[in-house]
Amino acid sequence: MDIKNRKLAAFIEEAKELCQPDKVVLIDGGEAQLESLREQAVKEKILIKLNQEKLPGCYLHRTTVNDVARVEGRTFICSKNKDDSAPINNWMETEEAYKLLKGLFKGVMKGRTMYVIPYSMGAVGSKFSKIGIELTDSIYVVLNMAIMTRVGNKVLEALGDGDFVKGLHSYAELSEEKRYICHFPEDDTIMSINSNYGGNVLLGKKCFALRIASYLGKTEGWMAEHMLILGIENPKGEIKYVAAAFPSACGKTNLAMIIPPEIYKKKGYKCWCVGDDIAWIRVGEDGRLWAVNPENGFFGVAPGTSMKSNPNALLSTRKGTIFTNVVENLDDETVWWEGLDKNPPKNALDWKGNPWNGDMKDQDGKPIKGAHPNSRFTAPTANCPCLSDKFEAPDGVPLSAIIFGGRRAKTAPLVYQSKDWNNGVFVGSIMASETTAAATGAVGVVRRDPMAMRPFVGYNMGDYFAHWIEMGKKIKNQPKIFNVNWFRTDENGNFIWPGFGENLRVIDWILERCDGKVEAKETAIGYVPYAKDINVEGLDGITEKTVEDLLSVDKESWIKETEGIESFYKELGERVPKELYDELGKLKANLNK
Ligand code: GTP
Ligand code: SPV
Ligand code: MN
Repeated sequence: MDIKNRKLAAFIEEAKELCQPDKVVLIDGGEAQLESLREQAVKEKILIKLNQEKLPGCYLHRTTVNDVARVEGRTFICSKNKDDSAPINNWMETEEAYKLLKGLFKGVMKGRTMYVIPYSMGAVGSKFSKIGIELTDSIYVVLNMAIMTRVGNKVLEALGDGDFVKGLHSYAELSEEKRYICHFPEDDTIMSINSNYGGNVLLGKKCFALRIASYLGKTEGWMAEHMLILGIENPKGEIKYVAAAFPSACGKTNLAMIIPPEIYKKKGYKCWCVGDDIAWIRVGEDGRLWAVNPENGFFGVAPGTSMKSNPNALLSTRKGTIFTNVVENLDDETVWWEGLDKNPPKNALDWKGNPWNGDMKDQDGKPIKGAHPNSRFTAPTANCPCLSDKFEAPDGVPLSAIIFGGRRAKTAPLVYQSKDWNNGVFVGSIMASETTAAATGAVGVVRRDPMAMRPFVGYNMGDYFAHWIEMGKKIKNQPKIFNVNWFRTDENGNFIWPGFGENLRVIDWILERCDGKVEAKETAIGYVPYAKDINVEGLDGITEKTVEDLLSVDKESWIKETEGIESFYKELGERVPKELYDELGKLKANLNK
């Protein structure tokens, strides 16, 4: 292997010595090498080759049953000083963490191959792109990284003798007790061991593009956020862009690939996907915020994805895709998951590989699920029918609005607008959402998830808020900041708002607000639409009265909410900026009026 970058050569040597692989293979990014790895993965039963007529280039992977989601409890931000990471992050002292991990990595690749993956977050060579090197013993990781990022020789060329983020991964023995996902933002280093699942091991994604990058952004004056980027084209052909932060499994992929409702389509509206999970955001020379999507693929939630709910996502998975933990239909070697359609296969294997069919019920008569709730597809962005032609634009796209949103059965209205930048930062900082299957642990518990970044900020959360406040000062043309909630429920627990494509009706109001074209009602929490201004034409069962209910701001529950916010801020400690306490004070005063 001829590695010219000296830092890289040393990194590989060091890892070789530590992990003792039998072989080291450089991923060149060429189709021939990737194809031979796919063949090897099939031989080793890591992948199952699917029906190549119906799903060309598609494969299925099953993880071990204890390795199905991100593990927040075993994810660490390591720094010299505890306060630079804690209290929301798990903290480990840098040297102590290296010692622990080096012990675990010792000899771990004996009998295995170590793959060297040079990858670029952002288009190769673009001035805002950043390069990482992931060393891994997992072919699954190699093949997923080759979809999610740009990999291979072209990245090495762009790297030259420059710097990169170091990533070392081994699935080791997949032991839960010895699973560690550790980040060293002060050293541009990531070490991940004993998992082989998505966000724990595809180190370009959450580990680099959010945790390490958020730290870099803080130091260099830009932002790395858990946001989709969406372009909305009006009938005149003008395209406006919004970025939206929703917690894991709360609707980013769906909104990013939204299909306008019929009445909007007829008028000539079109929507374009720039990104579905991560945005790197900078202040442009024009004083606006500009966003790029550093990824090259979608690692999307499978359950619930259908030709009805999100055709663009489903169509993105019809070729060159790796499915993880979905149902295998043995009759025609295709895949299935809950919510794909109403015809579950008769002769199938569930996500664990056990015989399964759609008629199976548990003791309580409830259907037994075939796919894991956090089963996913890894699909190339190039497959997406609504991919924006600005997807690889080096400067990204200018943002008109930033949208925060969570999964709240009550309290948060369908949409409201913050009063200004600092108030918007406050709105982001108080986000709360019900937990989902995207991380291990209880599902459906409301927790604070500021800016949908609770699991992904690579440093102290108070400092992160302060960074948002600081950024505001640098943005001459600030985007407006909004909050949405698609998930309010009625007394029977059913979602009131139809969601999905219909969410464009809310985005439409948001863009009208950005243009100053529509009035709004001032409430204690911010500006709320007049019900008549949310277009419900052609929506079954949704009247102006329903919209009014969806927009209601209940004082009592918001007073309770302020108590929760206050104790959360206290938990975060001294670094929560004064500006946010001021905003909290104003909210309380408004509620007591
Ligand atoms: P990560 O990839 O984990 O970051 O998640 P994501 O935010 O991209 O979530 P995704 O779009 O995959 O949505 C996950 C879940 O939310 C699925 O079960 C969807 O069916 C559901 N969902 C998305 N949009 C809506 C909506 O507008 N209304 C309702 N009720 N459910 C929605
Ligand atoms: C999320 O959990 O927010 C994801 C999936 O997007 S993972 O890559 O596993 O983090
Ligand atoms: Mn995500």
